Amino acid sequence: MTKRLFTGLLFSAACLSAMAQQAYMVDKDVAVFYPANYDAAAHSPSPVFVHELVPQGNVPGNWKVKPVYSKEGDKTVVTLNVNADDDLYGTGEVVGDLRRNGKEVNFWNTDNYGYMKEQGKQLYQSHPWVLGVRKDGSAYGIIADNTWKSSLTTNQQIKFVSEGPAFRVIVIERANAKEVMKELAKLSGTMEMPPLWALGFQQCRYSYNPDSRVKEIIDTYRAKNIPCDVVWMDIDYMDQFKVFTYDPKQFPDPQGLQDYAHAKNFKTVYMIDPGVKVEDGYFVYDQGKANDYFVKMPDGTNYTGRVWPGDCNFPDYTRHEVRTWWSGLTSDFVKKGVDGLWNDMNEPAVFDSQTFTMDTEAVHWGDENRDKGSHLRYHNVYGYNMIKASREGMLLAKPNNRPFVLSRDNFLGGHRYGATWTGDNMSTWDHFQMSIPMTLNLSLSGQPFNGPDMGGFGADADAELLAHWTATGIYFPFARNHAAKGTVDQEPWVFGQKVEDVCRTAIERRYRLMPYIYTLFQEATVNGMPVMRPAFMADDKDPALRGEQKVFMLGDDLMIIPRWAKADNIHIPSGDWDVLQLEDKDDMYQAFVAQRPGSIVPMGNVAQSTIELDQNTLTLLVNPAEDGTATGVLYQDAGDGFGYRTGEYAKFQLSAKTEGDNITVSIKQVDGKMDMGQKNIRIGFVTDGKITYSPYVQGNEVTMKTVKDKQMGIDLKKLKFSDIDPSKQPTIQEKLKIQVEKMKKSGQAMEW
Ligand code: MIG
Repeated sequence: MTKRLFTGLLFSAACLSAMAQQAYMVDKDVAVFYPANYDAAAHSPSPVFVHELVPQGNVPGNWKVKPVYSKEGDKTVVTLNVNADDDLYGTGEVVGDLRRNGKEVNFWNTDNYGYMKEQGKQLYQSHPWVLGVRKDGSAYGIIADNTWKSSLTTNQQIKFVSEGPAFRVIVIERANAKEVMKELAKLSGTMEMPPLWALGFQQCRYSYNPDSRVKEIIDTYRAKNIPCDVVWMDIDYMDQFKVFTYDPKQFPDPQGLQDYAHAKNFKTVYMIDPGVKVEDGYFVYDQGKANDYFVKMPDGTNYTGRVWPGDCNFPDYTRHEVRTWWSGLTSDFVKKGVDGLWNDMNEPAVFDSQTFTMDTEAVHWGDENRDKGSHLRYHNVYGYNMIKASREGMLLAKPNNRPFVLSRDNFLGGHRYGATWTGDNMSTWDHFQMSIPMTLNLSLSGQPFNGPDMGGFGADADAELLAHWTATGIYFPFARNHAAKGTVDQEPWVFGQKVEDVCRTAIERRYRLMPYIYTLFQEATVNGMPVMRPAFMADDKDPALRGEQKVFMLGDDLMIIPRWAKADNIHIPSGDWDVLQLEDKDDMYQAFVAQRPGSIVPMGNVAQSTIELDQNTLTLLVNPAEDGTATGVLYQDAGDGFGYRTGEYAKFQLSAKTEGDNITVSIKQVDGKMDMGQKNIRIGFVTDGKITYSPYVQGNEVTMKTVKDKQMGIDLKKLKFSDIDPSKQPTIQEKLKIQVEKMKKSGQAMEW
């Protein structure tokens, strides 16, 4: 049965009982609520769900969180009452605090340089989703299955107001927040395994051109022994910003450039925007015009808006033949020497428009699966449908490689097609600090693979900011340094030896932790658990952790405490966590990384790129629980390709036990048929003082003498934090003023 038929069936079921609202269970403790007169065709197919929701019985009478439908003028209103003391999270890509209580979000994806438009209430993506956590730790998730222009206010009353017809609401009830995230992933799918290289450190700038500059960046990384996996090509590689072209002078030989990068174990990612320059003779425009592939105005003409290339038309990605066309263009392009794709401006952003995007009455044609509809309905999934096509195109070109697509625009459920970054932030401490709750809330909205522009995009970065940002940012799922045109360079080496060394140490830590990080990504592909997690997930009964937004978790076993945090304004989970002494010398910038009692964290050695990682030489960091035991997991595979789908991977169980004065750690393959070869392992015994290492042993088991841990848990007062006071650093307004002056002097225009 096609999806559409199925929804039709549900629709008629809803109609049978006259005007009454219908509700069904669709999974254990998951309910769907339909409004009276539900117009399925105005909402389906849902971009959120991987399978159509199938009724499985009635909603119990004591169900707690229920939508109430009403109207405000033409608008559809849905309210849900929750407890005054519930803590709310998620709501997508948002500025402000981690706790989302008392906030307002507009679901209308917008190009928002510096997060300045609408006080940052509407950014590049929409996730009509709230995660609620009650005082007792039990939790719920609310999905508004609605792409139409809408808004959300969060309080004791959670309120969605939409400009479209009434929509269904799905409510998940679970014992805790983690279980809610897993159910969201069960309903909305998980991302597929990204290529290992995409987890490496990445360097970008607007723009590196010509290609000799790209080579210089690659060479500098290698000469300075700073690990890095990816170099990024921003719009200036194109011929007059025409998508799927190269500037013949500055980038005459893309395959040659990619070969150069590959020879040095770098990958390349190229930007593709949706806007197609209106220019007869330009092949993309000619094809789009000849086949009528562009978004229309109601009078039948193509919608035209100005972006980088000048006047542009915009592919109508609601149509499957247009997506197929775009996939073909992408595939041809990728074959020219491209490892990954970067889809920008796909809100879509339009310069000569009051609303910064298409007219709301622009028409998207739809296809056999979705009805024709206005931009009001399809705006928020413009990027979502674009990156679906991009991903397909990558697979067409390279069926044996895992696609990597980074998108600025997206929608709830779009984590299945691409990773994301949080758009045009600024090189300020405000935005640096805010990047933690932003990435956490996006992670709590089903998008595990995300992160900010490290070092900040707009305005000039400085030495202290870059050093601290890199020392914190390398624990984010997506770790890419990027800067805007007209700003100072901000590669790790530009601010002198000290900052370079700080950045190198930090980036080396990411590569050393890669076995653990890769394992977390694999977990996310299976059950949707975020890679980067809020501190409260370490103990969802501790009320002090609910608002913690400086300290965060990397998986369950590592807690990251930024060096610029202050002991008296952070909360950490209780228990015998130990700070890892990862280097001999402390530079006063590296974040404190603490390990959970009872855990084993697999760590490798430094490599300059993920290709060079030695998967078999491992340090098993052990912080035993009180009873002397510890456990952990390690996932390994080829790092690319799809062999893992047919069992070509190895999942290891790590376990430790203490007998008398000795601790024994073993590694045992428990799943997957891949033979990784012999392991060379040692124990890193973690105490609050230092890590004590055993010698390396070839095999699956290693024993050493235990070391006495002097201290129980972390005494924040004893940690040496940096002296820097983030609250005294220049604000965005101050930095912008300087930037505007600078641009005026140089005769450059500002970019927004
Ligand atoms: O109007 O391609 O967010 O990362 O460097 C700016 C140039 C367009 C916005 C992206 C940014 C990128 C820039 N783009």
